Amino acid sequence: MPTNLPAEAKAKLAEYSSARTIEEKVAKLEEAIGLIPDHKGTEKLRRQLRKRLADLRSEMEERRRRRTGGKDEFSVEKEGWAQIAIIGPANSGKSSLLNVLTNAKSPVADYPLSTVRPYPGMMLVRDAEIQLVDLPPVLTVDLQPTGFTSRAVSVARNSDLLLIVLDSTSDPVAQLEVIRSLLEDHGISLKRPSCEVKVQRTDGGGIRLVVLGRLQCRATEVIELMRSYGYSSAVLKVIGDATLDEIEEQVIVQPVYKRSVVALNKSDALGPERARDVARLLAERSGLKVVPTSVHDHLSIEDLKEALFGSLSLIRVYTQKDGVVSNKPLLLPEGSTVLELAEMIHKELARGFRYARVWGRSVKVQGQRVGPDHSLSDGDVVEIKAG
Ligand SMILES: Nc1nc2c(ncn2[C@@H]2O[C@H](COP(=O)(O)OP(=O)(O)O)[C@@H](O)[C@H]2O)c(=O)[nH]1
Ligand SMILES: [Mg+2]
Repeated sequence: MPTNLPAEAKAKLAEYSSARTIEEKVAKLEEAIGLIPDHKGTEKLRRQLRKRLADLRSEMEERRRRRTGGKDEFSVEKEGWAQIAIIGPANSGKSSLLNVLTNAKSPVADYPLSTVRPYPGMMLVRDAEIQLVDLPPVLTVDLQPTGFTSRAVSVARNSDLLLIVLDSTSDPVAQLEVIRSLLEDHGISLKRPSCEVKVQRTDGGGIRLVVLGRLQCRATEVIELMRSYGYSSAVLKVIGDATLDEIEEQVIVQPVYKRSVVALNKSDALGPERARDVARLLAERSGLKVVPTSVHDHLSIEDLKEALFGSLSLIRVYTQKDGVVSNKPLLLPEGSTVLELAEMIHKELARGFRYARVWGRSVKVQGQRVGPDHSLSDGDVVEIKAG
């Protein structure tokens, strides 16, 4: 992250970061890019900002189309408990995987660029419906961007989890590296950030720093950094461990972290042992969960389903009413409480909450009576008493 930007570029970037509408963001970002000098030290930042601008522009166009009642071929309505975006290079088997994971019939072909629009399907895993969205390739077979890259990345950005599909028969290590850096350029990080930074402009009071974690620099340096970006009054919240460079990146590029699972597909072509070795190598290098898959191997598809479900960090809770347990679960984020469950069912139920009885792993005694703050576990059965 270059720190030596001219003051006017920094000020414009700050205006872009705090812009509220997409139109304003586009305008400010265009101006900011024009103010950043063209040299080696600013290369990465300029690339990231140009990609961000392209993404914002295509999002703006899509919104406009929607507003004017036109058909937006690239928007996918969320259905089910979560949405997983399938991304990868051309011909890696994205559509084939969608079809075996769900009831969808996305066109499969042995030539690249056979998928030209998003294609949704519903995956049933552990009684829960999870939506998968097959996307046109973000890279060609030669790992170059395609005409779909920006729009596919936009869908990925709005999803809950990424399924990255690699073709194990043609240098999967390079594929993953190019995808990682492509996503980074588009402001999506596959690595959980060591810190989270939130900036809120205020009407006065100077720059206030709230640190929930550890700063790897002096507080005065952070305040100086914010001033150099033209902030005079703001609350800056830093959560986790943060260096000055990381704070600057978060303030300007605002990368979003996306959880992901990697499918090392066509593993039948490698054979089980080699596939396992390559998967291990990929996992070590990337820090991501990697599952060898083949559309011809049912067990590997089950493994992938489990990995996807696990990475969503959701728990299934079954409600009970008058002694009858529902046959379909409700899904909640891990760590959710009984009160949050009640809120999900109905606001009235949460308002009148008295107590709940719980059966399952979150209680010591089955049928135990619990209060609103009790944390639930996967598979729990809950009967809420309200009145
Ligand atoms: N051997 C093998 N071939 C596969 C597998 N998955 C997909 N394919 C083939 O790879 C080609 C591209 O598949 P497709 O699903 O259209 O890829 P996409 O472009 O990523 O959507 C087709 O010829 C598929 O039959 C797999 O697991 N093993
Ligand atoms: Mg396809």
